[in-house]
Amino acid sequence: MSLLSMHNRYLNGAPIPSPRKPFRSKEKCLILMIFCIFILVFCGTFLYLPELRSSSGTRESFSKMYKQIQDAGPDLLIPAPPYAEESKNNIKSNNRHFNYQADEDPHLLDDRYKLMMKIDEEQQKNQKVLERPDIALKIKFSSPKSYIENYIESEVVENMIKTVPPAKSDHYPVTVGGEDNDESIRMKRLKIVEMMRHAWDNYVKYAWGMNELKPVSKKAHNNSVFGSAPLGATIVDGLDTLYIMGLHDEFKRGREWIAKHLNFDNINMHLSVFEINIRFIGGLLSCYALTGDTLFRDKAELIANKLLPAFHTPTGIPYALINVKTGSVENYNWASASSSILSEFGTLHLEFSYLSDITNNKIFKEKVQHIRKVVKEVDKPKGLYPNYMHPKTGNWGQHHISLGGLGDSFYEYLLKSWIQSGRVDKEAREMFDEAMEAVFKHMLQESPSGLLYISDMKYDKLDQKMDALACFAGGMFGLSSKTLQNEMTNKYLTVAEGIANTCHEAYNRSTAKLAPESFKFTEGNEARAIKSSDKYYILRPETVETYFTLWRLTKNPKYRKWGWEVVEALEKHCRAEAGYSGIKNVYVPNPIKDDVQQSYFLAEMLKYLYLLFSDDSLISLNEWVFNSEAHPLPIKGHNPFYRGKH
Ligand code: DMJ
Repeated sequence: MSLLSMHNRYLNGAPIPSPRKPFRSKEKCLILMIFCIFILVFCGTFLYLPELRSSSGTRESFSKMYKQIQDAGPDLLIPAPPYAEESKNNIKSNNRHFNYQADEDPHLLDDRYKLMMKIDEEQQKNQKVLERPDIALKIKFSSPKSYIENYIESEVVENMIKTVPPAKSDHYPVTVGGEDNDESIRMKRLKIVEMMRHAWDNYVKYAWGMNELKPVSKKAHNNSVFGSAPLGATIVDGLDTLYIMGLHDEFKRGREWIAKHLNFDNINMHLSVFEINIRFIGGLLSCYALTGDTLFRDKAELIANKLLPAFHTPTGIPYALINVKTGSVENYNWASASSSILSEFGTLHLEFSYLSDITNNKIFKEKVQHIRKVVKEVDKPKGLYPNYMHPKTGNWGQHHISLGGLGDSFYEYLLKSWIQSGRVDKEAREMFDEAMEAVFKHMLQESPSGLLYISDMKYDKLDQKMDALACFAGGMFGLSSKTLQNEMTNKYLTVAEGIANTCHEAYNRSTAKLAPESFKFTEGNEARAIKSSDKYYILRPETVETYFTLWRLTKNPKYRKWGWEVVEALEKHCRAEAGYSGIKNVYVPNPIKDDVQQSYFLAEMLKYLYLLFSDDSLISLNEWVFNSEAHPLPIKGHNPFYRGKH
């Protein structure tokens, strides 16, 4: 029953209010009570709010409060931006300085990103519903102090941190910051940071110190290439991405773990020489170059020393696997004639050369120079390099040739060794050009509908397929085209863009908009997997690597567009409650997740995406060369962060 009862009347079946009658005593009582409560709340505000209790008087307090509301401005509507000007966590990079709210909830970042995208969308449609708030998205650069100087000042550091300063220069590389001028691109980049935090924070929460995370079952993944040994693969692999993204607190946490726990002393199991090199040694060397912190250099050297027994073979070609505790070595039993694998022993050169230069320990460079000599001198069928070579005899195994799995990064490292040496290592570039001439002659194909691809070859027979892994080649050919003028320059660029297009088709022709592990080029079935065992997607980054490299080299906006399509597909199909997962079939609308967050997702995918939506100055291709796991290494003579003993 209503307290203020009325005699209801109805018009056409609907109630209409009665004319007002004078208050009765019950009603008067109620009005008095409400009035008293109002007075109480008003006085309480004056007595208990600290701002209004200040000694400086009520008028001043009011104006202070008004000022604070004014300052809060857009934050009343939208949470503070991550790069807010006066945030409490200051990040200082080598010669630059910016502020970042490292403890900001990633969901807020995501919400803000969604709101900004909505505003953009409305503005594009000319439906100006919401004003874009003028929030500070620009990073402020100022202090010339080094990152590590700041690190020492701001932390209680138990062990002294030693740093090697960069060479004297009038220009220092941009390693943090580097925002694009276009605000919508900056928003996209913020989204990538949010993805990194989703991947990293959940790894910290559910699998810290272990190798990888199972993002669906929320526990450690123990069946990775590193097995169950607690080697912190995700920490070491993801650390330079955290640094470049300016995730300062997360970086420090990873650094502390490495300082205290990363050693291979009691690992009584066989580890892959190649994987340890590209992910661990490469990751540590990159962090050393970026920061000058000798911890990273020394750990890299320690680990590389543990791999050396694998090179004690009659040819100097290392075995694929080593037990770092016992020193026992072996090859994969599935490899042809138990050979070593080209893409593995051929993907050591960048890290081992750099390690020798910064430690003054020649041994590492000697090992890879020796491998170079062996593969240079051996007879090559049709000028091509087969995927297998036996470490005892130096003979090739089966004549299978590929720019995908088992071959890929051997070619990448020929080109990049030349780049890394400041173009001094001419032998590497010559070997690269010769090998690619043979590849173009024998393996470059065009599908019936005109898609360019590089098929695999088994003896003289072409296998009309391409691995998702081979999609890195678009970036590699782009780099080879733009770094040297020779008779192959134009061809390199055509092939680079053709491969990028074909790989984009492989993504686009799937239901999930993610490429299968391997795809065919047969009539009516181009750039699609046929066998169900090829239909999975395990967060492979190679296509995005190509988009990033070609964006930097050609400035064609389609590469950013295609990169963003990958972000959308990842969010739709791979994002799990606690991280990112691969999927088992790219051709179904609701694919099942494989429950593995690969460490290279943080090392490669998110770094390349972040850089794709950054200014070219950030990790410039004139100063850095990426190892096969996307860890940037400095170019000798062109980058003062080389920090080597020249
Ligand atoms: C990475 O670990 C490296 O890029 C490697 O060279 C091959 N590909 C995987 C990711 O797909």
